[in-house]
Amino acid sequence: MDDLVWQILIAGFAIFVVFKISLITYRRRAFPEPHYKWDEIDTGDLSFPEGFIWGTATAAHQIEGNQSNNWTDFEERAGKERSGEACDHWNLWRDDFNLLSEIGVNSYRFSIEWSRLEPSPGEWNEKAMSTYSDMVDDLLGRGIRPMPTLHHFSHPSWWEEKGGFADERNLVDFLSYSERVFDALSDRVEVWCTINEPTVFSAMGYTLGQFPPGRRSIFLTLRVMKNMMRAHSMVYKRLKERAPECKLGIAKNVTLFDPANRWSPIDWPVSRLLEWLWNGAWRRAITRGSMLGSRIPDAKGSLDFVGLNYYTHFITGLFLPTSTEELSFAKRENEVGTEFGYPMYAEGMRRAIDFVSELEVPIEITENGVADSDDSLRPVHLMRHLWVISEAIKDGRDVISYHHWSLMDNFEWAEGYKMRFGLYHVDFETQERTLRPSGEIYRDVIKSSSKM
Ligand code: IFM
Repeated sequence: MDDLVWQILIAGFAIFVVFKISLITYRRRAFPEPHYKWDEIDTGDLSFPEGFIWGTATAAHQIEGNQSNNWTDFEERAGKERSGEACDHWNLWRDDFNLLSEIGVNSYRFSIEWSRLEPSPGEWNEKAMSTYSDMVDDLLGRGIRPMPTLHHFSHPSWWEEKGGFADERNLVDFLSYSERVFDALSDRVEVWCTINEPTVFSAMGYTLGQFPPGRRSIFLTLRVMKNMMRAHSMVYKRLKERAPECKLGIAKNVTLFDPANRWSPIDWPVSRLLEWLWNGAWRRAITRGSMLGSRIPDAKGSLDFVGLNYYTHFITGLFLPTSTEELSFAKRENEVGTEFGYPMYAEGMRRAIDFVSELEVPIEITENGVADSDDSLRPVHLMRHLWVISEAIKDGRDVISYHHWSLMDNFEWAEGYKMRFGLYHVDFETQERTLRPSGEIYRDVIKSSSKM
């Protein structure tokens, strides 16, 4: 029998066990899936505390252009759209930083491309490092806080060939790269994200096969999830030893899983299982130092802040997709679909904030945004999410920043260039950037909130 079939049978058994346990608590558990009456809400009624941090976010492989890494290999091997020149940001970064100033943000989340810095094992490209250092100086000169991410889905091909995060022995390479970057920039950079969206990376690369290395194995997925947590913990511990005043966190994609039919004895445990694997196991690692049956003691308390990436909720039932082609995003009757296919569900931002609040560290919203090429949905999407955040803060949640994904249209991984997430439209022929109406709205919100 095909390996995947075995894995699905084992997963089926696991679902059955969770189902049994779930039944016991079934009556006692609530089904929190609020839907607000948006027509009755004035989303312009925002109040953000003094000092609230406003930002945008990008990632190296998605904007810099002309990379040579695990992703470019995969684009070729899997016949995906090529990232190519992307936004040519490696050459145009000064102009792009003008765009940040134009919107008025005071924080910029970006990622460092490991494959540029260490194109082959132990060979360091100092010129590339000094470009990142110049970027940091330029941002600081504009009064913009640099927030680098050390791993945002891409890494050197040589590291992928060694097995990347699938092999625990490789984590030392990630640690030494991280130390190198930290040593070069931590005299000026205070806030760092270690890893972006570990669960997305694991699931897309090792279950659905839509990210490199294109594997389809549940066992490997779980191993990668644990190794990414180990990698984060190692980096956290080492970098804090070097500069205790720096703040380090993970950017965690909190996707919510809601049962298609909340009274179905199947949909409910399935959604609970997915929610546990996606969110719960990760949070437990941070609170308890153990993940999916493995002890990771250094994970416990390894966050100075939690980075929250929030996009949507998935409505789940018995049928679980085994590839992205099979992904069909269900929507509630009252929900609008985004171009990506999943629904706009701003209410979920509050649930995600409440979920990470239990970690008892400040919350930085490290990503939130929508693919919307004609900018017809983004204005509403932006305002609803900001309103939800503003209300959460009023209710005492410690949210200290908001970074919109993304500054400009860019290479959306397996989806290529058709998904446009930018506050700026990018003409990929001419590299011209144009502020969208939603970008103007964001600029105005930032401006008026600084007067509050
Ligand atoms: O573009 C991605 C980003 O790289 C990670 N978070 C989600 C974004 C939109 O899909």
